[in-house]
Amino acid sequence: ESGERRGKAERLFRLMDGFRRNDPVSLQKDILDHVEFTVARSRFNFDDFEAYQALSHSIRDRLIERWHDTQQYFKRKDPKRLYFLSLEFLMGRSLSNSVINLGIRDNCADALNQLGFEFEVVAEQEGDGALGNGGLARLSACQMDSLATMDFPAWGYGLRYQYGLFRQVIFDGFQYEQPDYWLNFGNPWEIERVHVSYAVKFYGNVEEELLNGEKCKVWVPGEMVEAVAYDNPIPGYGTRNTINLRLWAAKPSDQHDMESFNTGDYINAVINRQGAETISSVLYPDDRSYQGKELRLKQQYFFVSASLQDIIRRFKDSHSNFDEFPDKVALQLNDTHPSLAIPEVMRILVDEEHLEWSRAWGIVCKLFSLTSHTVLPEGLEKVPVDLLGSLLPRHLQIIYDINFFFMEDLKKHFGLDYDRLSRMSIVEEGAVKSIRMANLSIVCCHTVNGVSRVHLELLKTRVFKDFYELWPQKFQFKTNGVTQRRWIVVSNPSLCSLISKWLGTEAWIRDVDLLLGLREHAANADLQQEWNMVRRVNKMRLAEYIETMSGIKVSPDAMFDVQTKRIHEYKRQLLNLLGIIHRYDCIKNMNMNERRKVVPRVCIIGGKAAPGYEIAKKIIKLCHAVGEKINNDSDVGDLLKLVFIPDYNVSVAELVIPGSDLSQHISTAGHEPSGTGSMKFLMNGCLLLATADGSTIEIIEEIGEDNMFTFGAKVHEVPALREKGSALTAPLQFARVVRMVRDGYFGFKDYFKSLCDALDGNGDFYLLGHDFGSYLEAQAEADKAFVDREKWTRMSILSTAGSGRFSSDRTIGEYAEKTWGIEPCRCPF
Ligand code: KOT
Repeated sequence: ESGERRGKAERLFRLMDGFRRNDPVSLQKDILDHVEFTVARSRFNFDDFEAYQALSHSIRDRLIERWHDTQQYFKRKDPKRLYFLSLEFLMGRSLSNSVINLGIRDNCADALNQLGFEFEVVAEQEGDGALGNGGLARLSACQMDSLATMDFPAWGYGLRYQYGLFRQVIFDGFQYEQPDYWLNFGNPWEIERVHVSYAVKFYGNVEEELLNGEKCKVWVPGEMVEAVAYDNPIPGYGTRNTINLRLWAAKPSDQHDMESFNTGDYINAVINRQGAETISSVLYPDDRSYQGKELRLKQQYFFVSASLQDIIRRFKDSHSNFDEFPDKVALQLNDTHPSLAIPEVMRILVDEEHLEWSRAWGIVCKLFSLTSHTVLPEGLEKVPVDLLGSLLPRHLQIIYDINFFFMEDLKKHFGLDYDRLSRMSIVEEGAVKSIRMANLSIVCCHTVNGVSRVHLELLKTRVFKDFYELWPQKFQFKTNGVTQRRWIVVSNPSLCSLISKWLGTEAWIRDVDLLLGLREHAANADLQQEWNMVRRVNKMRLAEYIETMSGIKVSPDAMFDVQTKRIHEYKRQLLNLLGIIHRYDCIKNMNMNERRKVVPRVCIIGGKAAPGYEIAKKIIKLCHAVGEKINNDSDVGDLLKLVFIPDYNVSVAELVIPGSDLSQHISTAGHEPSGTGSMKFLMNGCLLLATADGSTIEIIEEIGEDNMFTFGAKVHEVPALREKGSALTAPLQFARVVRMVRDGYFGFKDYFKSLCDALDGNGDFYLLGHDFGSYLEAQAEADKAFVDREKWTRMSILSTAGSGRFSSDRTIGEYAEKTWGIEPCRCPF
């Protein structure tokens, strides 16, 4: 009967020639329709925000249509699918990205125009989707775009936080955090699936039951929470394929606590139900430090359990033998945050599907792959056994069992080397007995990927050394990449047109290696002139933004020198600030003649500090204190400005990056696993000033040392330098600028004391003193290059030309072939 119904629908559909048409008139009609019936405003009277809502709903309709077609096609073809599990996705805005990927941006702009609206203004009404902290989360978003564009049968799974990453407000130079209640104005980009929901269990205990004469374990939970699916369609570019990002929201379950209803305390029973929703209420804002909080663990299991129930239900729709599971499913763990998926799959296979342990284990070992985004042992998640055992009693047992078999294997392999056994054990004994999530993941994953070549080296020789010796073939790297759709086409449309004009094709938007074709034109005077014009307009736009945000007027003739990223000691925003103080000090001591030779600079810093990260917060305050002094010094004028851009996020990045001349990626070598901001700047023709760390090492190889400014200690030199202490190697100027801060030249003497103390002699862990000299030299090189306009422009064009290797399309292609074993599955138009 349903087949017959579908046949009728298909015939009707052909008559209608598609549900939604994309010519400007049809778009306009849809927009007005949504103004009237969705937004419920009069079609004769609506504002920019309402226009945004109506246009978004019109686009949403088109996304849904493609989503259906794609998913039905996947279902019919039944290819192996990838499920990308991540606790964080930093999507930013969706409107511009969607209309560009659908290929209807210009038609939308026309449609709006005739209604008296401007596309850019309307698009700016949208707030950011900020369900993530930084690099790791934005990487997930870029990778989703590439998965869709490259037609891979993939889905993302995550959590639908009600509060995304906090909003940063600056008051008196200090950071304050405000809640990001991003769903306040509705979210047209998600589809609520009230019927796609699963019960997730917590607490309780494990009982033994007899089934067909065999003992088996049954987990009797103490609490149940319902997970409801919210689907976020992800359209590919130049394809009909539209994949899905399914985010889970927590809702009270009807089975939650029938008990308390039965006792007659109706009002309190209802109020208690609301507690369930806290699980998906807020994103943890610390990137890196692991804190062992129960709510965080609950979030992890909640999203893992719901996702796996969903994945297994889909598998069972058309398969009955679990041995085929790894032929149809690849599960990707974005760092160890979703690693509870491992014991969860074991639990389902053994306790619910009644597979033998060893058979289940064989299946699990073919399913999972891990990407690590850490270098430091402190960054590794360790869950206290007490916490895990109370929240997920059966999972703890399973982890112990996995560890038991692993330890037995190790003994066979290495003999009774107890040091090694205890280092490699999944269970850490000690004051707080804990589960090492990284060890659990490495034992169970068939592949562990690093995010750059040097990062893999560090994993192999440091944190995961023992595991590398045991399983060298498991360890690989896939250098990160970013999507050129978001970071050129959406954020820098005029550069996009210019590139297409000179390459004679738009094909680079899907085939990014074509950017190399710009190399042969790098010295062409016409291209150079047009290039500079585009960049100039972007700088003027940024200058305007700076003035509205901070009241500081900056000249687009100056070099815009930018460092935007999360604030961390290892990223060394402090090194940048000390360099700025040094520049200021030099200018102050110059005579008129010398001042005329100074290259004017606008130094721009932006980024959030984790709320509990004191030192990072002091660095933000120092930036404001130094800026206050410099920007109001009439001696200095336009030669030097320092501005802090508040609340740096994806949409602010889209404005800042195209308007920058120079960007800084200056982490202490061996600390930045990859770094992806650098790639976005590179694509936009911004020159890099960088240490040889993470991905910049590979960027140097790709574009050549003479097309960027490099400095600083190398990865292999760092341990010895640390040992020696930088008291001897730090130049005199370093001591001088630190002294200025220490002596209260910028005020807040007591408050900044600890920042200065950390830089003294042997305490300078991040080697600011050691690198300061070569940092200043690299900065001087940049000044010199900037006044040679021809040279600078050539370097800028060569940066864009060489950025193709850092596209997430390349990264995803490598993952698909080498790690996931999936192939494109392209839905016909
Ligand atoms: C957060 C918590 C635990 C472990 C790692 C992280 C983490 C790492 N968060 N963001 N990162 C960054 O990830 C990016 C994508 O791989 C890298 O480019 C960057 O270097 C990491 O710092």
